[in-house]
Amino acid sequence: MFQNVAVIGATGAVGRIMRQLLEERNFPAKKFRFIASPRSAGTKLTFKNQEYTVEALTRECFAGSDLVIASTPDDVAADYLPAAVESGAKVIDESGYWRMKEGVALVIPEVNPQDALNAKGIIASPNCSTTQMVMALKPLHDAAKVKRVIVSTYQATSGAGVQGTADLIDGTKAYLSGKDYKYTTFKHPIAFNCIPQIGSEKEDGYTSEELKMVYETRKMLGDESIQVNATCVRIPVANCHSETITVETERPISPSEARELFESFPGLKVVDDLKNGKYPIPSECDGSDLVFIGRIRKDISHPNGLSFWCVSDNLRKGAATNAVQIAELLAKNL
Ligand code: A2P
Ligand code: 11C
Repeated sequence: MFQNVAVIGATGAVGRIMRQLLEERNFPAKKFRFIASPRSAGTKLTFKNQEYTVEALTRECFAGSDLVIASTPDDVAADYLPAAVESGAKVIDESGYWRMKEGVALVIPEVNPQDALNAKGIIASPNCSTTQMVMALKPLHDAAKVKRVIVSTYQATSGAGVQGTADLIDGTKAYLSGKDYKYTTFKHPIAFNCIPQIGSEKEDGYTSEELKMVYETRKMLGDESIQVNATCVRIPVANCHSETITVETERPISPSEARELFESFPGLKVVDDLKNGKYPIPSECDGSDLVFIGRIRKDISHPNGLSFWCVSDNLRKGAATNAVQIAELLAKNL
């Protein structure tokens, strides 16, 4: 059992869910601490019916903690987490900063748990849009080796943090009442709109979010030959990312075989009954820790192709749940 768990970024969109999960899942630890920026230091929050005072993040604040779970902007994770590792704590990080660094484990417990157990330093949790896709790809890859993936995402505003969803709500209210609204998180209005850019511009016309889906997928599946072409789009949905995924495998996988593979993989749930209008939708997946799959069908443009639709709560399995599952895995193996 861990003795002293520090949650960094405890006041953020993911941090709030993290607190809920640690409480719901009765995560075994003697003591919890909640840490955020100096802006929140001194504010109160309730956890397991007890009041806690939020502490400010400093390089010294990790002393005494044996598990640190962090969900902060990348630059904060870059600056502070090395001090957490040096203090001797196990460190799980949700940010994008450490994931692809040499020697950093990048882990989805259902996919590559051993990498967490072998880790010497930071254990990173993948980007939310990558996590749900890799959960779906893993059973297909094990059965028939995935060669190529074409994915388009429909990503919720909560992926951009608390302020992303505030922009959606306030921007929508302003739009409906004919008022101006100054967006703080998005470069364009998100109300009644969609934005084909998530993250910053990177090479060959791709964005940082799209390249995360390429490189993180290869790292977790342990296969540098997998080709991924991603287009990431922000849509006016508050929570749950959706994805259309088309996979080419070394041998054909029929829709019925794919369904069986998905159904027997932990953490996946198939909802697929087009005739009766049943498929995963964000409003019904919100609050679940599962990754939902529907619209499973043959890719009629390729003999070894399979297409499907995938929805998951980006704040839960896409972030907080995955990190807590990593922590539970470490706790079981202490
Ligand atoms: P705070 O709420 O005090 O700003 P989100 O992704 O929802 O924006 O949340 C980001 C989380 O990271 C919040 O808990 C936020 O704390 C925290 N954070 C942001 N900047 C810093 C910083 N410079 N030092 C410590 N924590 C930070
Ligand atoms: C989004 N996927 O929806 C992003 C948020 O690398 O963890 C998470 C970024 C990351 O905007």
